[in-house]
Amino acid sequence: MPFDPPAAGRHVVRGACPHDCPDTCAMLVTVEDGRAIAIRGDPAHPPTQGRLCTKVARYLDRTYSPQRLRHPLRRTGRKGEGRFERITWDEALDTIAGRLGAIARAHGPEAILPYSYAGTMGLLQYGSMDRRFFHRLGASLLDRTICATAGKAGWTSVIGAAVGMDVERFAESRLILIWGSNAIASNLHFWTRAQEAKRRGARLVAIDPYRSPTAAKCHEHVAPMPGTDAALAYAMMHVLVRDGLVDRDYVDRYTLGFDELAARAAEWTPARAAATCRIPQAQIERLARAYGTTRPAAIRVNYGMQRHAGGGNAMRAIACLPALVGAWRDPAGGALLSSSGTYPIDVAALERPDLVRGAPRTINMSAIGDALVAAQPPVHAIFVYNSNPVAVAPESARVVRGFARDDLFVVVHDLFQTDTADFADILLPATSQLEHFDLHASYGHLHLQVNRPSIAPLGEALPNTEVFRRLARRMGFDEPCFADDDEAIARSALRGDDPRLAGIDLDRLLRDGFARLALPERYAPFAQGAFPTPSGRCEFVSPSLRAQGCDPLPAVVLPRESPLSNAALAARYPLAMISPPSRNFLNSSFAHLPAFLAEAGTPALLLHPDDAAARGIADGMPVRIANDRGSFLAQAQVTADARPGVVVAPSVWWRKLAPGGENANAVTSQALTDLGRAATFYDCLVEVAPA
Ligand SMILES: Nc1nc2c(c(=O)[nH]1)N[C@H]1C(S)=C(S)[C@@H](COP(=O)(O)OP(=O)(O)OC[C@H]3O[C@@H](n4cnc5c(=O)[nH]c(N)nc54)[C@H](O)[C@@H]3O)O[C@H]1N2
Ligand SMILES: Nc1nc2c(c(=O)[nH]1)N[C@H]1C(S)=C(S)[C@@H](COP(=O)(O)OP(=O)(O)OC[C@H]3O[C@@H](n4cnc5c(=O)[nH]c(N)nc54)[C@H](O)[C@@H]3O)O[C@H]1N2
Ligand SMILES: [Mo]
Repeated sequence: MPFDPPAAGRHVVRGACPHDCPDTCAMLVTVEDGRAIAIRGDPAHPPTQGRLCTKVARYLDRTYSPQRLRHPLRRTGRKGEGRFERITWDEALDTIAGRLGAIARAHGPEAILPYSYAGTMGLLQYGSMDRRFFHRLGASLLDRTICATAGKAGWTSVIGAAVGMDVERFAESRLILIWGSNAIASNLHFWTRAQEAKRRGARLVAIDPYRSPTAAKCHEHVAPMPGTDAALAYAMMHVLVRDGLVDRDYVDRYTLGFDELAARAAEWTPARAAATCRIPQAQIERLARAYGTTRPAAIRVNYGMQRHAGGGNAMRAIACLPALVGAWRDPAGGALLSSSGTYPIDVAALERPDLVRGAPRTINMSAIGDALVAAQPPVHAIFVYNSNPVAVAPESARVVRGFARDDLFVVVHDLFQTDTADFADILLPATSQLEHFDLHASYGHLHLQVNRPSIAPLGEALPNTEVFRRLARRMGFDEPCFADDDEAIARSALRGDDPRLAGIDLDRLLRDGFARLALPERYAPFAQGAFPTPSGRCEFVSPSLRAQGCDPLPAVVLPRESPLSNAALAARYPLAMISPPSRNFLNSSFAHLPAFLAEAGTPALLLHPDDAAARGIADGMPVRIANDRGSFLAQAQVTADARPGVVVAPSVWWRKLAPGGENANAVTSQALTDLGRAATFYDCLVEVAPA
């Protein structure tokens, strides 16, 4: 390995948090004689400000957990039972290479499917040698849609790229709309900026069907029904146009399609939107007037609002707002969804799509249940890493049925024996962030970072890059890129000719740990237009979506499952369920460690006192949450934090650790969003009854 951890003595090693979170904190790991003894946030890293979240502050518990997998294992029990015996790496890799080779010869390599997401966000361990391996093999491609692609497609159609405000500047905003984001749980280092703005007199408004811990701390909470944000955004535009609060100069210079947008907004009176969103009309008027009259005004929009049938279009509608009022003129105005598109990362050098053999099909990870049960031609092997689909993918019954197939060869590479690992034929031990090298971009700030290994791998654990390097050798892949070490991969990832990397290279990152992209200190990406769209303007009207047969304007697409769109279904299942992340878990990561489980307690279902009373449910009672797809158990928490008609199931619990062996994904749907082919976790009608 090119980056060996220090063996003896006391050292502080620079790391980066690998988890799927916008904050990508810089970490300082203290090691003594080869053992990590302390971890803290780097005070010198501006986004981190020396503070780690409650989960990663205890990363050493995760790293040294007695539950870590330390050796390769082979299944001895039935699929799903979770019984294994120890084997060597040679046996494991020979078995995998043998089975994949045989399946490719018998059925074609398309019968093999990689399945990975963001267990680690490091550029190398997230997607490099693994992608090269599956491309060269000719395996089915995976459409990685489980989290963000609807919002990204919607945002990009208007703005041009995943680029937005610098998170640091929110501290200077005068009005902040926190839209579909429980920042205290999922974006802590933005929240500290919002708090700073609040201390300086800014007004904070949360837009969320649920009075989340974040919403509870804002000045105002607007609680629309799930999946109705486009109607709310249009009603705000209606008021802005009606009351002459549009920045005509900005609109004329830098936007496309204002007249069409204004005509559509004219249809969305506040009264109409109030009925769709089920919120007071006066609240919409007040929100729109505040947004149109306060400078600078900022929007932190996050992914919670896009997990619905119309999530892509809802993001389009929201993305139009800052340009309408000229908010982008100021570094502390505008909006932020993701900053990932600011980084000049050479993804093709990492993943080598040029190696793809033939023209393999693409399988959508958000509908993995259907793919494993019914894809034609069938999937005969699945290789899971950086993900726990049996817990996190929608419609568990189908997912479990797929993974339980006796004729499916399942490989799982993870740090722990997850719900998915229980179905593995071969289970491989993965390194933690303290044990491998990586390079990190971020989707919430503007710094590049490296993560140096601080300790040697535990047991026989191996990093993702090394597993696929060894497998490539066994499969006889002799292209030179399969011999790249991690340093070579990291160097290839940085597009040195891009001005945003001026003065930044791997050597500097290795020396300093991090570097902010070469952007102006008071970065205001669209102060003078220059949107990275085809027209160079903010595209209220999208010629490219029009060409694809989509609505050229943001459309109001109602949820697939709601009283307004499907009255017959709503008569049987009248409650809309959302299942956003619990503060103590990171998706399903950490959800098996004793300290975190102790804090999270038991799976809960928050419901409004009126909805509880109508069903004879009292606080603390066990309840069953059900629809046609399945059911799961939780403990009722009767609270006005859940608005009437909406229930909240904090997630993602491991199925095997939840009462009844099911989690919220027992009832969620595999249906996809309007744009971006993404999952619709929060578009889900249920009924609740005492258990
Ligand atoms: N502690 C913790 N942090 C995390 C994660 C975690 O699991 N735990 N997960 C990470 C990952 S992978 C992601 S993608 C992000 C997710 O974090 P966010 O992007 O913040 O998204 P969610 O937590 O899914 O939802 C945020 C809020 O949106 C609300 N919401 C749901 N439906 C709607 C709607 O239709 N309209 C509006 N306006 N609001 C709605 C939810 O009630 C929730 O309070 O967080 C990351 N950070
Ligand atoms: N009901 C409901 N379901 C949801 C969501 C929701 O809000 N509600 N959120 C959805 C969202 S936004 C997302 S992003 C997905 C997330 O789903 P996943 O990406 O599957 O995330 P995790 O559940 O955290 O599982 C990641 C796994 O990767 C492993 N891992 C970590 N580092 C490494 C490594 O270096 N190598 C290997 N091989 N493995 C590693 C971890 O131990 C963990 O088991 O879940 C989705 N599912
Ligand atoms: Mo996510």
